[in-house]
Parts: sequence; structure tokens; C-alpha cells
Amino acid sequence: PATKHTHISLLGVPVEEGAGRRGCTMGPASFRTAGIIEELQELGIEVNDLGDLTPEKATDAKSSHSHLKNLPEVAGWTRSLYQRAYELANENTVPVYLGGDHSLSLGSVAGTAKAAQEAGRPLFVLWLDAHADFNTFATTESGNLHGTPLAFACGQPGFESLLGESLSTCVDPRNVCIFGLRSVDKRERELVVSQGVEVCDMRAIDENGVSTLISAFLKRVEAANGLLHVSLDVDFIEPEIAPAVGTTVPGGATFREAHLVMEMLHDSGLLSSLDLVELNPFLDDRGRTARLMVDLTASLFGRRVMDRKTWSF
Ligand code: NNH
Ligand code: MN
Ligand code: MN
Ligand code: MN
Repeated sequence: PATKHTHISLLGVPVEEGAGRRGCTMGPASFRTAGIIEELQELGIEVNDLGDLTPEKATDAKSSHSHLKNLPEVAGWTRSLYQRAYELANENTVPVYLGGDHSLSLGSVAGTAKAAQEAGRPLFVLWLDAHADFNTFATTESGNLHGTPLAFACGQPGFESLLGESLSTCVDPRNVCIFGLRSVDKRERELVVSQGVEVCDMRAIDENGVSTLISAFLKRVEAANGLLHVSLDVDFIEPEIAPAVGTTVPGGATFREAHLVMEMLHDSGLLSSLDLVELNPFLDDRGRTARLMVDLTASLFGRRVMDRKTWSF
């Protein structure tokens, strides 16, 4: 699978209304400026840049939870991306969604899950993030919708106003792995536990290493003939090396830990769709976070120093 011919479709989703501060709307442009197209083409991959998504109008989206921020705006992005992600999942391509804040995944995961269900395959989700993003409208303390996409995708109640209908297909929470966790709200933690989500927090990574944990998860995906959606939040990475994010949490994945996750994902050949989210170029240091995210993406699609077999002795 490591040599599989890949087509990639890039779709910019410049949503910033789901985050607590502005700037993620510049994310797609920053990924392109940092050379994401050229670096992927360099790997022999056919890259199709679909440009940026336009959100629908969703003025009907209302909630009794009045502390939710920008619900109609986020609902508009979600409806538009839900449809687009569903279509792209049915094409012979690996869609890469360029965020945009993490509310992007309200649409990308739901659309992908609907297509997976129709294909008769379980969808697995690897959530690379300092946070669990498992808040509901009822549990969110901040009111920022970028903290909710996993709860939505896993079928938690109360999200009906987002799509204007209830979600037709949910992701089985037991097929979700939150990897890199080091900040979780109280009620959010209770939900994650009660729903049976797999969590590899930073301590688990310290004690076991990336390799053991990621290979165990990938084996589960493979055994179930699953599809795999990966959602990479910039704050998964240690903020000293990835400062361009609104919600920095110290103690994140190191440069090598992050690359190793990507390299193992590539070798597995299991990836079917990807979100690159929370890049806030307004906070970047001369483009270094954007470049790191592009380099990680290149590792995920096959960039390597040497072929693996030449140094396994
Ligand atoms: N859990 C917090 C909230 O719901 C923080 C979420 N912020 C993130 N998630 N950046 O990745 O507001
Ligand atoms: Mn081809
Ligand atoms: Mn997130
Ligand atoms: Mn996060």
C-alpha cells in the first residue's frame, strides 16, 4: 500500500467563526504559500486544488444555548462542507481539507461518515489534538464551536440546528482515537469516557511511545476493513515549534513524534481523508508553523529519508 498511486484534492475551508480568536480564515492561503501543492507534486502525486469553499446561508440556525458563538455562520460552513465532503468521499481521491478552525470537522467528518456508511465500511477517526473537542451545546464552557466536532460526529444529541436536520450517520465513538490529549473540560471528559472513545493522552505517549500506540490503532482499522479520517489540529504539536495557533497548550508532540505518526500513517496505506486545522497565520513566526504543517503533510503522503527496508537489519 505504501506505493499506491494517490490523487489528492485540496479544498480550502477558511472558517474562523468557530474559534475564540480571528485569523484562521487566512489558513488556506498560508498552506498554499508554504508550498503544499508543490511539495505533494514533488512526491509524484497528482494534486487538484479545488480552491476555497463558500458557506451557505443558515440564518435559521438557532439554539436555546445563548452562549454559543457564531452558530449561524458555523452552521453555514457545516452544511456546505457536509455536502462537499460526501461528494469527494465518493471520488477516487484523497480529500485534504485546509482550515480554517476545527469547526471545519463538523462538516468534513459527517459527510465522510455518510459516504462510508453507504460503502458498507466503518469509518475510523484519528484526532491529533491537545483537546478532545467532545463538547456539546450543553457542555461547552467557552461557547466556541471548534470544541464540539467529535461530539457531533459521534451522534451526541442537541446539534440538530447545525444541519437543520439530525445527522443520518454517526461515527461509532469506539472507532475514534484522540491522540495527544492534554486539556479536557470536566463534563467533556465524562462524555469521552462514557462513550468509549480511545484516548492516548500525552502521558500514554510518554510511557509507550508513538509507535506502539499508533500501530495498535492502525491494526484495528485494518482488521475492520475501515476507512480512516485523520484530523490534525496544529495544537497537537508542541507550541515552541508550532506557535501559530490560538489555543497553545505546553507539552505537545515533538517534531519527531509528529513526523513518526505521519510516516506510520503513510506506510499503513489506510488514510482516506484529512483535515489540517487551526493554523492561525496571524500568530505565526515567519511562516514556520505553516511550513511545519506542510512538511508533516508531505511525510503523511510518502516523503522519507530512506526506504524502510534498507535500514531494518
Ligand atoms: N475544550 C475547550 C473548548 O471547548 C477548548 C477547545 N479548543 C481547541 N480545541 N482548540 O482543539 O472551548
Ligand atoms: Mn492517476
Ligand atoms: Mn481541535
Ligand atoms: Mn486543540
